[in-house]
Amino acid sequence: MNIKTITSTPYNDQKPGTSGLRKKVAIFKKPHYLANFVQSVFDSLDNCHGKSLVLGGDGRYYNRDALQIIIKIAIANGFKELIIGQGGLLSTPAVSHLIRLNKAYGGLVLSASHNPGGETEDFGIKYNIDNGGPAPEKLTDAIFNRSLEITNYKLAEIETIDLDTQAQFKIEDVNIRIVDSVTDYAQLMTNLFDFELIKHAINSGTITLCFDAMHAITGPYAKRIFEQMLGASEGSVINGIPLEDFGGGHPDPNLVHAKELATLMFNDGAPVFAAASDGDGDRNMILGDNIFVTPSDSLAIMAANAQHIPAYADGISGVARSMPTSQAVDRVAKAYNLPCFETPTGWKFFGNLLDSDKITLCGEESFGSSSNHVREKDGLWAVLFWLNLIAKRKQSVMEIVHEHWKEFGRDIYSRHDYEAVDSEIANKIFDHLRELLPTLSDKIFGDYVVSYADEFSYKDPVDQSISEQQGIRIGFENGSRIVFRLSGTGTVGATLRIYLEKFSKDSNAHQQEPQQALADLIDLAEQFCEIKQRTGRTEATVIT
Ligand code: VG1
Ligand code: CO
Repeated sequence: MNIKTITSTPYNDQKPGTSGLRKKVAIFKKPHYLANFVQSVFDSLDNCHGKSLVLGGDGRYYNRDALQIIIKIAIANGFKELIIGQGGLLSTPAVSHLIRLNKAYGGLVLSASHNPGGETEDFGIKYNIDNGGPAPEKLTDAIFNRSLEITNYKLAEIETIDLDTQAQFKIEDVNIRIVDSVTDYAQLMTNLFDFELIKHAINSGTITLCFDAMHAITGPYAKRIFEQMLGASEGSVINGIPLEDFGGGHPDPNLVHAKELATLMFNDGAPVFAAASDGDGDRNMILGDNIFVTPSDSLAIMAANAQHIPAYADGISGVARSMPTSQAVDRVAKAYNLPCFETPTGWKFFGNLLDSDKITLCGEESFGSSSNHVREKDGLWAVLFWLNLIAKRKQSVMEIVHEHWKEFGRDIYSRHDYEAVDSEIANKIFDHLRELLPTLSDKIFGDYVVSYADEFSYKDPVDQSISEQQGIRIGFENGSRIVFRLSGTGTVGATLRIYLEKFSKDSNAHQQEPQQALADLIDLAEQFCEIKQRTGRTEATVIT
């Protein structure tokens, strides 16, 4: 086979963010843009010769074209086996699983996750290492540095590959496997959960459910698992066909973007359980009849109930949450005497903790949770965890959540996002907050006495690597917190995230509407960062 070397010039904007490189499709389509990045990834790895690579994406616009380019570059760089999801489709957790199952060297996930898709929207690419998890910062930094000096990339001159037929064939001595996207993942789920129990609860009508795949990757997975394997009635999975533009929606499972589902659950005749997932299938939103479970609570409830799930029945080693995630899981860890870690935002920071068995469960406030079964967050795993829990405890979602609050107290929580803020203004806001921090110690704002005000930095307890500037936190003596961060996944300007949290032990206060309960903290947060004066905005773009 002929290998060409294509001359290219570097781009200066290929720095991976919280979860890979995300840009508008038009940028990815610039000459050699994708190829430069992929070659930079391979150049930053020790040695790809003779290794196995997993490839797949969430099916968004450009997925197929990008895959054909990547296949040619991967073969030219010496990979000897490519494992590719049929139709070019693989959810992020399925990629993670396939890497682990096949002991592959790594994988490339093509997705911009919860960002919209389509010709004028976003595309993304992310490299995962041999543990199945996102490349750690050391590697993403090396990839970025390489991308700044790259002068050429290698391309194998081969025909376009048929991605749509399951097959195993060779291109000279390179083994190509086009695999069913769902089977191995579904098999893994049967190893973790009590499928018979869930099936029984569904057959007997104790559990009725609706799953919104948002026209993204989880459609085929959810149909197979919920409808075919667990016997949920046909139509239980809605928006189940993956579309290149996700039907024009934001494939982001929250009350704002999964509105159809939210409306269903807060009206008469709601099923017992509902859930949604995002573009690449790693997020989850959990709903019950007339209740939305915040992701932070969901993580805490899973930690408190792990013993009910076959995979975790023998106990869990510890838990972790990203810094802005509420402290609800910390309370469970304390009560159960479990180690609890606070990491920066992004799944890459959980990898070392999971690999060294310091934790079994972990999660983020941004609708992400998972366990040591893969090294990514896993939307359908969380849904199955809840289904298994409801079937086992024979209680509704509302009963489970309310009992949890009664036992541990409630961390009332919300996130306010200001999207597409002018980057210069956003940076000024952070300069201002950094100047403010030292002046805040012991200050009193109404009911709130500042107990600490700092910028979060994290030292990985396994490899001792340090990650700085991971968000600004202001904690109060009553346990409340305000956190400010800039998003690392947005593609237009800057997105300011304000995370708000207030703890209440008093069960009379547990029924409060979060925005009302948090009103004084929200005012305080806006006063600290001056978002409204500085941007002229009158309200947040998205409140979750
Ligand atoms: C967001 C979330 C973060 C999550 C990341 C990737 O990052 O806040 O918790 O890990 O998205 O999720 P940021 O930097 O925009 O806040 V996904 O589902 O896009 O892979
Ligand atoms: Co995602």
